[in-house]
Amino acid sequence: MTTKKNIASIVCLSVALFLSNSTRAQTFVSNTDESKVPAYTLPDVLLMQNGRKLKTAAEWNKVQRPYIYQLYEENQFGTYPKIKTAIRYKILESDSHVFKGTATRKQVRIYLHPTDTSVYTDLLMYIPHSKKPVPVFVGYNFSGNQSIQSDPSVFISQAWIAPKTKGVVNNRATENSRGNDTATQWPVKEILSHGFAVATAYYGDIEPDHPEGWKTGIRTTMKDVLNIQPEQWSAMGAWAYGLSRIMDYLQKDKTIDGKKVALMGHSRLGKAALWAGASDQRFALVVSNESGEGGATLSKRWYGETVKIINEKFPHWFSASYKTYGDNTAALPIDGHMLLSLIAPRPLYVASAEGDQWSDPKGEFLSAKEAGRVYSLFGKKGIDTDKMPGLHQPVGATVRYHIRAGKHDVTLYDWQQYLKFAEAQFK
Ligand code: GTR
Repeated sequence: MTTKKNIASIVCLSVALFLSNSTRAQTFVSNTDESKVPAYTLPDVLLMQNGRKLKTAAEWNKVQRPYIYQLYEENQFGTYPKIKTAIRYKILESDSHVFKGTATRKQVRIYLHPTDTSVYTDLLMYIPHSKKPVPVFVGYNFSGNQSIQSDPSVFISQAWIAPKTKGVVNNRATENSRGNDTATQWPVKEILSHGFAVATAYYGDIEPDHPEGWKTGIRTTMKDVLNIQPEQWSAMGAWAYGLSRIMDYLQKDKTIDGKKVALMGHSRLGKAALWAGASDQRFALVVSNESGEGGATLSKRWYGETVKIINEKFPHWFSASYKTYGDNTAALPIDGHMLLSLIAPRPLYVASAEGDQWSDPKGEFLSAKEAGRVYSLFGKKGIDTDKMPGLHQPVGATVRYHIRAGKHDVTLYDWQQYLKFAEAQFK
């Protein structure tokens, strides 16, 4: 006989099963239907561990910032090396007559290891001629320095490069990879025309971007020097660390204004740039170009790429701890707005593309807006509207945001906004 009690337990069981299935579906499946985004709660970036809301920039710097940074180390990127090693470098090549004599090209080998000369990254720079040190845009490229410009004098990367990249055969770059399809991501002439230098390196010099890459990257080669085991950090951590060593070099280069180093990263390199900007406050300005999941966007918002998907596809990008949230983003003590808040009070630009729903443009906007609360502590203005702006309508002051038409990429439009922003901020 079916009693009322039995019916009640059957109903409870079905609800529980439905809920667990729908949570699982949310993590494995990517949602791109705004009406299906369930409610979520973001951790309050101003709420301190002692339950009190912080009110001053001093409290942020002293208490909350280190706390949130540590949460990122523990839950997403792994430990950031605490030991400092000095870089050494060698100018491999320099030519002061490029772009009709208006700029210098310089290629610098930066040695990361104190003794082992096989651990290095090659920095390609284009520097506009100027009487004064110039500001610089620095960032990684996806397929070797030769890919950003069809300049026959740029050394072809010897490092492992992902397959399916134009001009790359058996994971090695060939002549055909010069100025290949990632070339638009670094519009050198445009950047120079605004008085900025360009400094870029191939991220694979630091750690090849595949699950076994750590075996030949700095997580292995620098393990003893940095006193940190490969599994204690992540590929993202290694790439961020590499950017800081590039910063070490830039601060030694007399042609560069070391106080005006703007860091820009696209996509996975945008995630690395945000972690580098959070870890090293010498980066005076940070640009996140469509960094998406694990970067600027909100993981707790079920839209686009999920924590579960990114960790399954790229198991080496983040720490093992991040994987434990794949089925339960509600338990994450952090979210994108907190990563962005670690850039405060330095100028921050977050950009999305309409055709890149995978990165969740709205999540990136909401995250940037929320980070503005920390900027307010410093008397700086973030984004003062709750309404997602239309295409090509940048909003915000010290935290700025835009969404443009087109696919997941870096375009001239993006760069024009970053240059205008950096010029105004560095005045
Ligand atoms: C995608 C990944 C994104 C983004 C992108 C990229 O496959 O899911 O998180 O990082 O790669 O870096 O191009």
